[in-house]
Amino acid sequence: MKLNRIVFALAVAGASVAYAQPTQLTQPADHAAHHPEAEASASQELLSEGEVRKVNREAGKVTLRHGPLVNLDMPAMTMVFTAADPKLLDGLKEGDKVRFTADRKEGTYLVTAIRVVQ
Ligand SMILES: [Cu+2]
Repeated sequence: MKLNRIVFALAVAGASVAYAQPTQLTQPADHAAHHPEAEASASQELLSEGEVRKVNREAGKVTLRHGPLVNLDMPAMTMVFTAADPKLLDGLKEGDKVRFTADRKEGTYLVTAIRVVQ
């Protein structure tokens, strides 16, 4: 009699553990929150696509035809960006397809990272 109750209790405990595991696996958002290093590397990804229309090295500016800039809530267009660091313009030339990250600081649109893609 007493043994039967213990076996029953163990069976219930085992069942609830088995039930809890798949529930955790179906929550990827929670899972990502446990890995802040993964989030950091995602923010270093170059967010936007564009094509170089003009490079003005003296002024430290580049004209890009860009796709939608999700982080700046901007639709696709051609516009002038200021390079956050003039070195970002090294090696860029008209017609290059690029991936880049844009930011806005005190009313100026900045390119904070840019990379030529094939
Ligand atoms: Cu724009």
